[in-house]
Amino acid sequence: MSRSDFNRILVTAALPYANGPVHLGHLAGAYLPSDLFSRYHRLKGHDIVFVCGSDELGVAIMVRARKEGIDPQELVDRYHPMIENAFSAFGMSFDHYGRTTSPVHAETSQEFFRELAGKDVFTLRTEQQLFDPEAGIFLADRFVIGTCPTCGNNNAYGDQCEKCGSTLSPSELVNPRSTLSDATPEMRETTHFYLPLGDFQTRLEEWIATHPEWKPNVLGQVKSWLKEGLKDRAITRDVPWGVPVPEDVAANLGIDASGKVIYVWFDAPIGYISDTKEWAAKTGNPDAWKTYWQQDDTRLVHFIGKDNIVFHCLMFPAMLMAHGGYVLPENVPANEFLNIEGDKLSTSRNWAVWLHEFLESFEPDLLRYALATMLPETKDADFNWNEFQTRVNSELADVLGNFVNRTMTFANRFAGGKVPELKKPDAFDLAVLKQLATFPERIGNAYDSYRNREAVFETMALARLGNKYFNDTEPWHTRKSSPQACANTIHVSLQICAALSVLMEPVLPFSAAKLRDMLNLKGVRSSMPGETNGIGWDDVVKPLLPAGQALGESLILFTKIEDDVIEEQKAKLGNHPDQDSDESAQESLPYHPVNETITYDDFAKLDFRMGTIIEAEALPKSKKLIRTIVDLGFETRQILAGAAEHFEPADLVGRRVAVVANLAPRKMMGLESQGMILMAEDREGSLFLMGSDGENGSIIK
Ligand code: B3M
Ligand code: ZN
Repeated sequence: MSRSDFNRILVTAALPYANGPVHLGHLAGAYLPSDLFSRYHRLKGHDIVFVCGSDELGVAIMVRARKEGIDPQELVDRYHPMIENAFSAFGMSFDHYGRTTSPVHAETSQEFFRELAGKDVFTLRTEQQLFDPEAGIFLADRFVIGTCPTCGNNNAYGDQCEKCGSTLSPSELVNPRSTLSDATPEMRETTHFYLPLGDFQTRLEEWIATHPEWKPNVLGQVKSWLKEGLKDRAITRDVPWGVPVPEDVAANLGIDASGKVIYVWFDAPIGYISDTKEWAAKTGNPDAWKTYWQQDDTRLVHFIGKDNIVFHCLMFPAMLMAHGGYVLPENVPANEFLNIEGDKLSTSRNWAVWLHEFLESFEPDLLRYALATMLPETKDADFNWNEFQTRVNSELADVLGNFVNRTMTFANRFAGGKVPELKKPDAFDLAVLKQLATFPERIGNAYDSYRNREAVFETMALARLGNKYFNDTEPWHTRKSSPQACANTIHVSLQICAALSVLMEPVLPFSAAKLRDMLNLKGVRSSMPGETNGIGWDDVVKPLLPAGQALGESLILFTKIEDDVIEEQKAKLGNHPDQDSDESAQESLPYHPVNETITYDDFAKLDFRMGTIIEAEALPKSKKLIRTIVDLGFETRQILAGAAEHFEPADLVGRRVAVVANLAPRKMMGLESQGMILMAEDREGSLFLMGSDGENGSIIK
């Protein structure tokens, strides 16, 4: 189905967990892109509904509430309004913003669950799981800590020791305890519902194959999941916070439903449906949600961050297929991650820019614009305050603001504050008007294809065109030499301003409205929900301002940001870290971007082996290299290690090491190195060997 065949659009933005405020990472992933898309389509006059809401269930909420010593309900009651207000101040134009603790949502999720159970979609599994007798809940591996049997670290997790790197299962921990209550967990038996995703593998593959146009980062992840083979996923949990498993469904299968809730990743995407229902009820047509979800001429688009891809591209579609009667997404334009000042965003280190704090210091449009130019659309991107300042000062103020300002000044001083008539335009005037008419489509196509950076760049290109035209026609000369030529320059420039006041509306909605007031341009359709009449996107191909119309009051659109204001913002980064955050409070290493993803096949080519260094000597001519002989069990190798600045050769003898055994031999300082010894580098640049037990020659995998 081509995009023009759809008759309505349903846009969803990932439901943020209501366990903290939103920050720039959230905005760059799902929210700004979905808002740009929705505002553009409203101006196009398309039938569109844009829903979102707070994700208020699930273990993340419970854990956070426990840490704060409050009820989960109290926690979400605090953060839900805070998130909703910040979104609204930022200009998020949702048709509805709901919450997953609403009764409509509980009912919708239960109905969905019941329908799938009725169709025999689920399987059941009984298993032993660790249970926290004090908190009264079953524990996921991450919620069990204890002493690592390998290195003695007291805070090893149930799935891994982060100190020595060994993979663990909770039962291997010495003195296991629950992170929730410190109690010693016990094994208990429990039965869970599973969604057998494998049963949907072929249908999902066939469906994904119809979308070769999806973003490569999204398709890459999806295909690698499919290649691995989809596994059953437990979709119920034994925790006291969530949508209860419907009792009738459980009873039919002979299971006790008490204490069982639906897994948050099963109910949360259903939240999109609940939100649409609540929206429909608000409009007075409660069945309207069905048109958007169940008629296949709906274009459904899920905006998300990259960590949510599998749920939106495989799990939720499988649920929708299983249910039947629902549309599947036309696209899932997930963004990559946004770093801050070159470093990975971290809420525990307060290495984040919080939306509500940003809005205390700046107008929302500045962030909308700057962030739109830096969106991580194809790869991780970086937000830094200096670039923010440059975008605002050299683009918004110097290009867009300046163009509007000089046009208004000339119109007020030399055209009596009115739109002058265009008389005998010369070829240049006409060429510029003709070029102007191409912008709605150029910008629009980019928005429609989820290329927001390009859309915003094209918008600014129109302002640049305006400035160039103004410069080249030199109205400060023609006002004396040829008053009509000057009037024509003002006329054409005002038409460009008017066009901008519509075309910049998706990214700069507040400034666009201000600009329309300055131009006294009435009747433009808002890009907020509800308005469908008036001047819209496609009307911009024609001049919008009639000659003779009086202009409004001239205002400054954008003020430049001083250096000290930027320094103040930078100083906030990394300060007052939030010790209670979900992430470990420990200062983590500086973040180095992770290399390009490799496939399992790439990995399988590498042959890592355990070995023991049996000889080591310094090389007199080299400051860096140590010559070692490593016993790999089946043979010994000469390996040159770049470790002389970190180890005495004698200290290396007898050390257990991991070796890349199939690296092509290389000559260094006239000696052949037959492999590589793996080492880790810490923040001070010191090197550590990666040793462990295991016979020499053991394959590491
Ligand atoms: N709340 C996870 C997240 O915020 C989750 C998204 C739900 S979308 C249905 O990353
Ligand atoms: Zn350990």
